[in-house]
Amino acid sequence: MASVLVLNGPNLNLLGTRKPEVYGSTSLADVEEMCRQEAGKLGLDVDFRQSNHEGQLIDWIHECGRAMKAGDCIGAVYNPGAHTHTSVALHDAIEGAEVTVIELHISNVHAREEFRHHSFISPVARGIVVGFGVLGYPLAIQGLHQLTRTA
Ligand code: CA2
Repeated sequence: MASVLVLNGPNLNLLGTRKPEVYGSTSLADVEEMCRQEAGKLGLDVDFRQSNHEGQLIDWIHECGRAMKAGDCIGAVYNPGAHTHTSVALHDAIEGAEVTVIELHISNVHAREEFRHHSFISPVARGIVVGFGVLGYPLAIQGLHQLTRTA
């Protein structure tokens, strides 16, 4: 069974513990379960990961690129957290590993502080899901599936 990588960047392990007015009250473990439910309906496995470390995330993106080339993975749904606004290295990793990425943000970053308006990830993302709360995760999985399905 092919899989979808769901990748979460820094501080997303705090989801559901603080700032419910911005990010809601669902935990990251609950989000993982939502992703499993959605992917299951589409006949996909979920590889759900979170890290606070840029290098680790880069390594996982490279791994995803290899899995895509082997036909084992359809791509990644990626919430890069604050790396969105800072990381040329993650931009380069996605481009270099040729990973099909759906960039996802729980909040509407464009309605927030100006420093959240620019994304280094968007130019190398295939699609973007912004501002749907954690519901964006299953939406992004569905979108990635639709964009990459061959039959
Ligand atoms: O809206 C999103 O999903 C973000 O990617 C979340 C990032 C933020 O830096 C981006 O601008 C937008 C922050 C993730 C941290 O999440 C927390 C959750 C609960 C409590 C504290 C942080």
